[in-house]
Amino acid sequence: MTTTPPEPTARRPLPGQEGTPVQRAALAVMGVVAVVALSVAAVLADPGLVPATDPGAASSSGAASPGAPVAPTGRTTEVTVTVDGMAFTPARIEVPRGDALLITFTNTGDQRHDLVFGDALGTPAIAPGASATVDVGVVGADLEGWCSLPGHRQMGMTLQVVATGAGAPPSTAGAHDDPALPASPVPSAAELQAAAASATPHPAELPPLDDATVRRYTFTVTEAVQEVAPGVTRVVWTYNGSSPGPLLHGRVGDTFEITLVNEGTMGHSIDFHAGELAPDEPMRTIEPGARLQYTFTADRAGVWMYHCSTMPMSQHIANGMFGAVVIEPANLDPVDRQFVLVQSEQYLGADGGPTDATKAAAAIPDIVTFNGRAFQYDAHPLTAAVGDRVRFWVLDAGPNAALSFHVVGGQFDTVWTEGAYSVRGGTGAGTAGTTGAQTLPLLAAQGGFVELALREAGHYPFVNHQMSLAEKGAHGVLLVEPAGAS
Ligand SMILES: [Cu+2]
Repeated sequence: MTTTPPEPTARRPLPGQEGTPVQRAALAVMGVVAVVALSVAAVLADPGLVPATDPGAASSSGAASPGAPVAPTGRTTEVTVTVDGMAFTPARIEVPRGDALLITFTNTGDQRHDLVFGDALGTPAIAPGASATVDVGVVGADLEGWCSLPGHRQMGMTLQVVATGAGAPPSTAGAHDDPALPASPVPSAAELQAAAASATPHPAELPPLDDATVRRYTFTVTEAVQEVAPGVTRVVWTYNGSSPGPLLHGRVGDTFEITLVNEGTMGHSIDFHAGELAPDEPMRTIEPGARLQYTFTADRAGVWMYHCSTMPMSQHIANGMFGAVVIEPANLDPVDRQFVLVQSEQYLGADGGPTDATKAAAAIPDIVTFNGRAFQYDAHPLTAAVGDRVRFWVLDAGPNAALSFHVVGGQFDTVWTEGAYSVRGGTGAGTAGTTGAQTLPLLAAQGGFVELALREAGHYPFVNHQMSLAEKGAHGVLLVEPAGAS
């Protein structure tokens, strides 16, 4: 029985996994690079489990008696477990109590998975098509295994091992409530505002349109640690290092040639709503180190979302993998200022870790942002002058929450949502028609734009008028200065 903890191993702090203070401290240092050491499963000082003498290239060994003391039968039950969608198959296996259990795990899914029984025992994450073995050891009681990639266990990737025969203690399979790493404390609004004040704001201006008709971009997936507030960090998965990812801007009929490069540590993908095509090939999940070409023609105007579509999508989107494609409708009226706001939610997991999949499933966000950081345009207001026509292009990237976009003190004389004008009004302050709108309502993945022109100088908050979401960060300020002031 091991009594001295070995060197901390580099497992990620995943929701639903046990972790020790030593591991968390190590992870705080190692950040997101930690995934690398998944090549050998960790064997820690867990009573009942001892390190394998020869773990091999892709296997780990329990070589003990998980669950309860039991007399070994000397027999070994060998089982092959594969993947169907986001489930193990079989999802339940029976083992005579006292038998050793040897599992061959073959990943027949379309992205990386592992099969673990806690921190101490399991396979590394393996690519589609690969196999690894887990020597569970002698089974004395029921066990639960799962996939430890972010969100996969919560999607249903669990494996129940049921000990059968005389002497088996009452089943606890499925009742095991895994103590997750403690979630980060949720920063207060004041803390988020302070963090926004010291951060560089994400650009909100719509970049000008050039005359290109073929637009080429490389989207490189990377991972980084982001400080949400002092002392609270999260890992973000990004396209080209920012969340939202690159803002694309074009006209109806433009062709977009995208090269997706995965420099992350797990499978990722991309789905552009701006194009209409069969998803099978271009939206497929690619392995770390791989790339794919994704070409689409923007046949229709809109504020189109793009996002990673690797499951669980709530995890990948909440973790930062989303952005907007603005395709201007024909005969768009000229305006003085154009801004793009993309709302998204954050569900904080363990400090330095990814999105908490259970929180995401409950759809009650900790933080809601415009352009990736809560309250950033309170600290760094967007600006216009009295009488300027201002157009806000707005996208709700979700993954879950709706957006009731409102400018405090303003009225929209023009509203265009999901392909059509519902209000099309004036050509300047004081000359608008007699119809208007107070909100631009958007469900997840919907987009549109609004226009307004303000008659008085002042600070005009723009908010998600689902007020609890504004109070969680979906809030900014449009600073309207006297005409000719700047
Ligand atoms: Cu992804």
